Amino acid sequence: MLTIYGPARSRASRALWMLAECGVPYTHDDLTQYPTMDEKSAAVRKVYPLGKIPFLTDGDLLLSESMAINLYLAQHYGTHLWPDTKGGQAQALQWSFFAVTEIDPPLVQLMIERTFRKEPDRNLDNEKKNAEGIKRPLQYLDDYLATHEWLVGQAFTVADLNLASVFSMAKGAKVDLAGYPHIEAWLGRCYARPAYLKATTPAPK
Ligand SMILES: N[C@@H](CCC(=O)N[C@@H](CS)C(=O)NCC(=O)O)C(=O)O
Repeated sequence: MLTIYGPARSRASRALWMLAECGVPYTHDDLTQYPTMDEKSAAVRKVYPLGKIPFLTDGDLLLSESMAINLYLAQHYGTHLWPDTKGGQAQALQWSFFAVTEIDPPLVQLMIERTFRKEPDRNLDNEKKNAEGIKRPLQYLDDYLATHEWLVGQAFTVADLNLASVFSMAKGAKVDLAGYPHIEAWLGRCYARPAYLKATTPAPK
């Protein structure tokens, strides 16, 4: 049985979207049974000593890192999302690394400065550095998407899912994508997928 650990409003959302795409049975441990952050952290560290979420268990396999989890799920459970050529598979890795090295770090920093930190703790130099730093990868991606409907090949793949899932932080980071119309259009295509809507709609109480 597959089990994904981590609350839905965290990087676990990336894997929850992927699991919905795969359409396989799984359990979700959102750790709400631990009332405090310290208790959550202690419980996570018992299984995954780095103490971060998400992580996935599949039988004896313990897998961390949201991108690696999704690449694994695509290869083993969502093969329609795993490119069928060696080149396409390498590009799926490329875009997943791009997501977590070029887009995730500046979005996290901008979210911290613009949403989480309050005056007078905001670091304007950090905000400026990351607001500038994200422009080059955004322009590169926008130019690429001007001539490509999807990141790899002719259909939605794990590459799209991994990168689009990182962009979910754009709102909290207050990054205006209006100047990047091809990214906006591509995100619209990705977020219109039924599996995305299923994974991001809270279950009725
Ligand atoms: N590179 C990791 C980052 C994981 C990560 O930083 N997760 C956050 C929650 S979204 C966390 O567990 N933070 C707790 C901590 O840093 O102790 C991934 O993509 O899965």
